Amino acid sequence: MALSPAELAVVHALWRKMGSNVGIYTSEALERTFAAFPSTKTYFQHLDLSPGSAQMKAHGQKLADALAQALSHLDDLPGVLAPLRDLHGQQLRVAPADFQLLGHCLLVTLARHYPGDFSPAMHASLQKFLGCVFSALLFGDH
Ligand code: HNI
Repeated sequence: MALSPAELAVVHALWRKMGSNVGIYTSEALERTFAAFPSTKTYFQHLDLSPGSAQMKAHGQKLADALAQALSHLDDLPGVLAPLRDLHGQQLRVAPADFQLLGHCLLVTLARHYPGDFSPAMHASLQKFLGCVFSALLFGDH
């Protein structure tokens, strides 16, 4: 289900506001995911998952870059995310529920940093954006 122009506008506005800090928030969201839902750590046993570690920061930045790429290619998410779909689906076998947990933690993290921006409309729009990304990553559609 595509985002409406209004939904797209609020997501873009928040992304602009975050500027170069998106990687900080995605790293924090990963930390929160691992702390609140430790079973999600099982995929990352080869990485140093201590909060603030270089590997956590690097992974958070990769996540941020992928989301930025998705945001600028919403018309072709399955195409843009195809390599990541193979990685997460076929190689890593990430469970759909774990995408939901990460998405939830990302929303909580953003709400904590931008309480004044986090209106119900922002919440719903971000949730929809992440839903489109997850769908493309999991099923190759949106
Ligand atoms: Ni995910 C690697 C993007 C959700 C587990 N992941 C990546 C990379 C990107 C990425 C980009 C780096 C690929 C590369 O180096 O070529 N991951 C995303 C996005 C989402 C997502 C955009 C959803 C919004 N990943 C998840 C979830 C899990 C997950 C929910 C498991 C809980 N990802 C991984 C693992 C790796 C990974 C594991 C490999 C890490 C490594 O460095 O070995």
